[in-house]
Order: sequence, then structure tokens, then C-alpha cells
Amino acid sequence: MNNKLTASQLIELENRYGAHNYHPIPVVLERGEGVYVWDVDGKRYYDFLSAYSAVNQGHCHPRIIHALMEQAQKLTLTSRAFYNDRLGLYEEYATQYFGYDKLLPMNTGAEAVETALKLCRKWAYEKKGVAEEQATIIVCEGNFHGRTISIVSFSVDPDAYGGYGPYTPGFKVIPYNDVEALKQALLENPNIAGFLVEPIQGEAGVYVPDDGYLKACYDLCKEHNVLFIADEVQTGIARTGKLLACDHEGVHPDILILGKALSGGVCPVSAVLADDAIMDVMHPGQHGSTFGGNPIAASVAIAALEVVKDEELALNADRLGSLFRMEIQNYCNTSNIALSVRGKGLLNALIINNDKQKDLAWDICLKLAENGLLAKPTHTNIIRFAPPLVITEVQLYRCLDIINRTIAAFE
Ligand code: IF1
Repeated sequence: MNNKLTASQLIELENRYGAHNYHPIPVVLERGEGVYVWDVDGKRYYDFLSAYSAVNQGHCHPRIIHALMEQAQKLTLTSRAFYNDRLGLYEEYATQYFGYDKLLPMNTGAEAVETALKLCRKWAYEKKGVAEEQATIIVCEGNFHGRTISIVSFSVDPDAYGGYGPYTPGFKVIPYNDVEALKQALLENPNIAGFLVEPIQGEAGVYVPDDGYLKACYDLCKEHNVLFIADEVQTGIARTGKLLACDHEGVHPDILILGKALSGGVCPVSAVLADDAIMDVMHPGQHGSTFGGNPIAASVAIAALEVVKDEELALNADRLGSLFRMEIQNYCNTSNIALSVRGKGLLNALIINNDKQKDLAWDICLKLAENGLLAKPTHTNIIRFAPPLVITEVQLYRCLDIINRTIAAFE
């Protein structure tokens, strides 16, 4: 007798015993491999969300799983009360990989963002000479950097910050993709410590800033002795067709924040990278984490980064991303509901015309799932399309066919 629970039974369990802080597409997944995932009924899907760009290397990449399993049988966690034989190797590999002196290991993206904010403030007091408790960090409208109280304190999305006050002070919100706004904010306040920015705003709907925006902001930060902090949790690790989205403009952030695909989606691994002149304000006992830098995370992250390089995932993302946008734009040119496509590499979004039907993007995603492709709207009328970077051209064309066929049924 098959004692496997059905999809609806498993959904019911989550509804009954799990907090309702998500509204998932009603698909219950049990297996993943490369660009594919399978539900509990054995139906196969192309994964076009990639766990929000955490499985860039594809689901259950054999090299990453091997690193996980080998380490899991030896030593999983020591805490940082002691050294372990994997962390130093990972720190050496990753700092050379991204071009920094030091790495501070954490677990989730939000933890890494919080770490970067603390590092930036501490640097401002100890190196820039900002008066205690006066440091201000500039952020952008439409930002998404995680879900902690300090991070949502500078969100402009009521769903993200509503009901969580009182809010953490010390942040200034300016419009995204507006160099003049940054210039004014820097001129108005001598106590600016840093500028935290997503090179492409993911949650805001894959909002790609004008060419030159990042470089102009970086130069302004240099002019005002302010740290340029890039949140590449979602745009990093080859997702946008370069190793980092900042690489498209030759910008080397003062503080680099990584997460998600840093582990290939196998376990939570995040990191903050900076040079000694910034990182050396951190002294023993001033920051930390129980799991940060654990042997499994270190081993998995090395394998995940090796895969990105060895399989030339950035090149693949760049080539197939351009092809994807060209084909989708062709469809948009004759569609009444698919308005336009935007993105970089394999981080893309389709803008849907939901004037006639508010939940059209959601309904399209339900139909896409029925047709074997998983995607989810971000905001009401934007569908994010972000497959694993290991996708082949043949698979991409099969997915384009599913997307076009599915949307055509709504025209
Ligand atoms: C959710 C969004 C994406 C991020 C950037 C930091 C973090 C994220 C640029 C924090 C996390 C995730 C969080 C997840 C859904 C997803 C998301 F819709 F929330 F905004 F991808 F766009 N910086 N993004 O995108 O990393 O602490 O989650 O490891 O919270 O619903 P985390």
C-alpha cells in the first residue's frame, strides 16, 4: 500500500500546521535535478524560478551534493569557538575568486545584509570619523534586502514593513536609478556611511537601471568617502551573465554581499567580502553566528563556485538570456497581454497587461504550471523568469514554446 500522502493532503498539512506567510503556487515538489523538478505525482516541470536564483547551478548538482555528503559524514559544525579544516580554504578560495582581502561568513542573505550594515557603520565611526550614532546609510526606493526589522525599516513596501514598528533609524531612502538623487543626498549630509544598492532590483520586478548608473554612483561614493555596498544576493553568482552584476560596469563594490547560489541552493550560505581597510574594524566578539562558516557551508560553497567557473555559467546565462528576451519581445510585439520583457542574463521578467483582469499574471502562472513550467508573479502584473543557468538552448526553446502557447490561450 502506498502510504505517500497526496498533494492536497500535504498542502492541507502546511495550511494546518504552518504559518501562512506565503501563498505558493499549488504544486507540491519532491525531487529536483538540473532545470527540472518533479511533483509528488511524478509530473515534471521546468523550474523558471530557481528558488529565487538560489539554484543557479541546477537542482542537486552532483559535484555540490558530493561535497555536502562527504563533509556531512566527517564534521558538520564546530561553531567559531574553534578552527575547522574547511573554513580557511573556503575564505582563501572565495576572496581570490571575487578579488577581496577578507570574507565574513554568514548563513542567509538578510544576515549578510545586516552584517554589511554593521560593518559600514563601524567603519564610519572608526575610520571616517562620523560622530557616534550619527551614521546614515542611503538605500533605494523599491529595495528588497531581506526581512529583519532593521532591513524592513528602510523598505517602502507596506507588506514588508507593515505592523513591525518601531523602526530602526539611520537610513535615507532615495529614488532608484537616479544619480542626481544620490548626489544631493551625499551633499546634504556629511554623516553618510554607505550606499546600499541592488545592481538590478529583483523583487521590484527585475528593474534594470540605466547603463552607467552603478559606475556613476560608485564614483560619487568615492568622491564623498562613502562605502558602495552591492547586494548581489540575487544578481550575483553568474545570474545576470557576468560573475557579478556589478561586473557589467566594471564596478568593484567596497562591500560585496552574496547568498543564495553561493551554495547552489543546497544549504544557507552567505558572505560579506571587503578589503582589510574596512574588514579590520571587526574584532573578536563584535559579530558572529553559530552556523556561519561551518565546514559543510565551506565545502559546499567551494564546490558551488567551482561549478560556476568550470561550466561557464555566466557565458551561458548571457547568451541564452539575450535569446530569451529577443524571442519573448517578438511575442510581445503581437500580443495584447504580454507587454514587454526586461532583464539581464537569465534574470528576466515579463510585464503583463492586467487592466482587464487583475490576477491575470497569477492565472498565467497557474496555467504555466499545468503546462509544465514553474514561475511566479512578483507584484501583480510581473512574472519573473529565472531558470537555472545550466539550461541548454534546446530546453530554452521548449520553455519558450510553453510560455508562448500558455499566454496565447489568454489572448
Ligand atoms: C522571501 C523576494 C526575491 C534578496 C536580495 C537579500 C535577500 C533577498 C536582493 C535576503 C531574498 C528572497 C527572499 C524570499 C523571496 C525572495 C525574493 F521576493 F523576497 F524579494 F528573490 F526577490 N537581498 N530574496 O532577493 O536573503 O534572507 O532570504 O536569504 O523573503 O519571500 P534571505
